[in-house]
Amino acid sequence: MKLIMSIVNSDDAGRLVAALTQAGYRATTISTTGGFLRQGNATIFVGTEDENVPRVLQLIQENCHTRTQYVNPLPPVMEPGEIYIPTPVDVQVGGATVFVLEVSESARF
Ligand code: 2BA
Ligand code: 2BA
Repeated sequence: MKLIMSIVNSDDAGRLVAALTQAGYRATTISTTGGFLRQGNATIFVGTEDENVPRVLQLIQENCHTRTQYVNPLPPVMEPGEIYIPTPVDVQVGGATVFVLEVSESARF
């Protein structure tokens, strides 16, 4: 058995969970925050048998889209009198960042 942990854009999470449950998979969503942009995203956990992993990954790929976001980089360390003019840079935000973990045991009581 595997636990598929998928970090996705909050805007894609609802559609992805609907697609997963419609296809018969079980899922849990938690609200998370990315360390770099410090913006909300969603982490979706799917526990499933090994043979289902490719299908789940396909559903994740089909339902999550890459976006470009403009962010102001953190200011550098400055000497007194120096001026820093921030220039926004564009950052490509996935799609989905997916980790597939081995499950040693699972139970429902
Ligand atoms: P954030 O940490 O807010 O990162 C948003 C996007 O900023 C990333 O998109 C990446 O393009 C860029 N980025 C992040 N850290 C960076 C760094 N140290 N230097 C330069 N650019 C950086 P994605 O890679 O698609 O990641 C989207 C979200 O997925 C991340 O949000 C984070 O919450 C999560 N994530 C991605 N990789 C991860 C990892 N290896 N471990 C844990 N969480 C991860
Ligand atoms: P929910 O997804 O809200 O599911 C509530 C209950 O609805 C489930 O109880 C199950 O009886 C049923 N159910 C859920 N998805 C279904 C599906 N695709 N087809 C048919 N019936 C479905 P539990 O199995 O006791 O699960 C309680 C909660 O534990 C779930 O809430 C979910 O958040 C989490 N969960 C359970 N199995 C999971 C798994 N394999 N991966 C990730 N999260 C899981």
